[in-house]
Amino acid sequence: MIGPDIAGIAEQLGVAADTATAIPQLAAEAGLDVDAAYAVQTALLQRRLDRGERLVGLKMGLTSKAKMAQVGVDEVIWGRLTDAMRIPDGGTLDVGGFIHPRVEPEVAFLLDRLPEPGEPIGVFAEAVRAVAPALELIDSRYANFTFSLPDVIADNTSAAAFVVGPWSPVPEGLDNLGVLLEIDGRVAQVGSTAAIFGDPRRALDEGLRLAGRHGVRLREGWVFLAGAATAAVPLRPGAHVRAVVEKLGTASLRASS
Ligand code: OOG
Ligand code: MG
Repeated sequence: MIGPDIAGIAEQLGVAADTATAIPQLAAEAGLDVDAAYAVQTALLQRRLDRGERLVGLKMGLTSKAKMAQVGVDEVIWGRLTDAMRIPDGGTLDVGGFIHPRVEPEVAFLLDRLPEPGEPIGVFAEAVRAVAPALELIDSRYANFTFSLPDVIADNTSAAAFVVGPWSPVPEGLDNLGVLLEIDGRVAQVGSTAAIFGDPRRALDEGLRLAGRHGVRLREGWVFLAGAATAAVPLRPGAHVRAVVEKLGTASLRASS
């Protein structure tokens, strides 16, 4: 039996992102299951590496109930971050380069030495050098921001851009820090880091486990996004967006008008 056209699907998703043009969902028709969807994601990453981008981290998705409910998919997913997706803290982003961008507040980890495959997962404090408030910009390449589980995995979990705020040493507790998403100084979403698996540190265990299943090892120096604590909010031209995480500070970006 001939399997799905992994390279062809990656090309379609890559062009959709490059041209900011939505495409219809494709997993059902192409017969993509979760494993094939991660293969598409890897091909999509390769397309970015081929044009000179560098892999700088990993992001988790749908690690909170709020996010699962918003998109109607209830499995934890992971995707890849490259240097071209990173926006400096306080930087400006051209919204014209995206289809229907949304922003969400995140917690980022700066990874230190991680266990070798088969080694027990060490103490979190050893595997993580620093933590920071972060913003993720997601932009599903599918029309109406609607997708199935394999669709969103193939589409690199809607990853589009991210901002990392100032790094701090790992605080005592990370499991119940208040999280705000502000748009133009008004609170748009309120949450707690507890929404991320009860404790965002668990997102790292899940990331190691789930990416490891597909032969992907996390690396020292990588940025790791633990997943949004609240639902995402549409990013309008001209908006000033800030994620505020208790004890960690803020990360912000401005959308060009
Ligand atoms: C999928 C990506 C989810 C998160 O933090 O939960 C994600 C999506 O919502 O389009 O990045
Ligand atoms: Mg996210």
